Amino acid sequence: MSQTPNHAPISELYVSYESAQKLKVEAAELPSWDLTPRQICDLELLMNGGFNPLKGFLSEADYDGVVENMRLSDGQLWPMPITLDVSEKFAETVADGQDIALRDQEGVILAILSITDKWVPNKAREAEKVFGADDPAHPAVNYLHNQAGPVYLGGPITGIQQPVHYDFKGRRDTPNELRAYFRKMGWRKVVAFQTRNPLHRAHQELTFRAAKEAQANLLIHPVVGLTKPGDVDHFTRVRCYEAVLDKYPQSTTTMSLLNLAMRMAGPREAVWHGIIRRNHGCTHMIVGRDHAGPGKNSAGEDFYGPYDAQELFRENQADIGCEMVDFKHMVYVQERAQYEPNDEIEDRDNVTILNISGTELRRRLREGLEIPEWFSFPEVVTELRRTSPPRAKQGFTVFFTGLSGSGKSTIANALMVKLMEMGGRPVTLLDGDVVRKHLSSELGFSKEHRDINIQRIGYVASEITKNGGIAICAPIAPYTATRRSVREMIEAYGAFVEVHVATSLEECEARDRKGLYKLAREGKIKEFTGISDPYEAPTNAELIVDTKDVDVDHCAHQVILKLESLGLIKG
Ligand code: PPS
Repeated sequence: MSQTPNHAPISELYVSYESAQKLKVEAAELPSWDLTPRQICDLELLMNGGFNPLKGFLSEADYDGVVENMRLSDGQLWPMPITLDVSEKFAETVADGQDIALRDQEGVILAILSITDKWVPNKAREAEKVFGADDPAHPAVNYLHNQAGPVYLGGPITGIQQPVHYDFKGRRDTPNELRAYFRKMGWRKVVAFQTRNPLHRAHQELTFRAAKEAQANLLIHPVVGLTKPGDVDHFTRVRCYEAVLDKYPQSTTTMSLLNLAMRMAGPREAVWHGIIRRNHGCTHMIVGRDHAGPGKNSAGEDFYGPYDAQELFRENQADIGCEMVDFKHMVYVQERAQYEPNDEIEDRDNVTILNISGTELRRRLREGLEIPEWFSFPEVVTELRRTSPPRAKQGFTVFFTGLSGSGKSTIANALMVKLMEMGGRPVTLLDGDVVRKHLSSELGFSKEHRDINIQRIGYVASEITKNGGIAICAPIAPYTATRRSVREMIEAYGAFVEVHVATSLEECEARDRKGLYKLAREGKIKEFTGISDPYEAPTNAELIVDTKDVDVDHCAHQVILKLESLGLIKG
């Protein structure tokens, strides 16, 4: 059988096994950068050719071109900045022309970066151009400003070894492994389906139709790197995909897992996904309505138009090298007991059209309600129910925030006792003062130390939530961005209920239960919240309570009512 372009091997950045062994020893002497989870995903796709034509992390000139007009400095199409962001402290220790070792989180050397560029990016500009707005409601913009380091390093990569994965090994393929598979199977045309959600009957139907339309074989290509905060975890999803895979004719369809860190950049992301699929040997890709959409912006509107992604893909199709198959919005027609493309139903006045949105599905799972057979496969529903039990059986976190002396600890203690009286789930109180004694005794009150303190509390609370318990946290937690990152950490496992104890500064100072405000006013305690350090009041707390003229019992009861209304406890 003759080879087609999607069968030929693609170039990787790995050196031979022997050279890798040698380099590993030599690299032990080099300065080391411990990669973040997102950087590990990026590095894997750089090294295995998934990000071809990139040969490393972007140089400053390439970055500028990509940000401004989606082109590398040599004119090639590339829509997404793939940059190595580092801390200022690390950046000070390295210079252009130097090699550094890139290590995974256990310290294993994965690659060497030969630095050609070091610069401080204009992040606001990057956000505007790449994500369409410098709005922290966009997950990638939030990441850019609050998680990514302030300095970028660029330069070519020498690949030493692939990041290690212990899960679903048999389902992970490099671009060349997929290309070889397509070659072996004689699949000349392959349509890829990118997804970060579980597949239900509508997806099965639309992917099947897309493949038929393109007269192509089908690759289900789910992202298992990083997706949108709050998505179903990839372990659950992969078990769901395995179940759906059995519903396709075996010889037409395969599935492979992609360790991509998504950015949710809508149109640019669709173009990027197309290039990545081309590199994996696919000739076609399905692009849906609101492809890789990040949700609503700060004004409550969609970041991108529903078909912006399809438009940008179409404009760049020749350079992407992968053809777009438009996603058909499939709905269930009850009378004919089948899925049909919504825009092709001519007798819509005489038939019953059924559909369940993602939000409605989550509600049904949360509340333990029925999910009909026409909507999904029983195996998928069972799997989802296993990881998303009804809310009243899940763990959750109540996170009090407010000024010192606002009454957080007192309400938190009362709440703990009330929840223990109800029983059913273990309750842990992570009070500000107590945490500082046991978990964070070495920390002070600088912004950096407060952030570390809150991240620690968030981490412990997320573990408690994951394991089905109730965590009650009561630190000051004065910074919005840190509270948000804790929220994201916890919402991966259960509900996060933020309670702003909004007792005014005047009231807290008048009470001055610990005598700290007086000392702060006299300058004897530095960086005191509300006096000489900021408190950023929450704007999206689930509940606001003020302890002035209201007794503690009543405040704690308000929290209980909130938990009931959210379905977290049964009345
Ligand atoms: S933070 O900002 O969330 O890390 O603070 P937290 O861990 O909740 O610690 C707050 C308690 O530490 C005492 N304390 C101070 N608070 C604010 N600013 C300064 N500089 C400071 N120094 C000591 C204070 O008693 C806080 O306790 P609460 O329970 O909030 O009154």
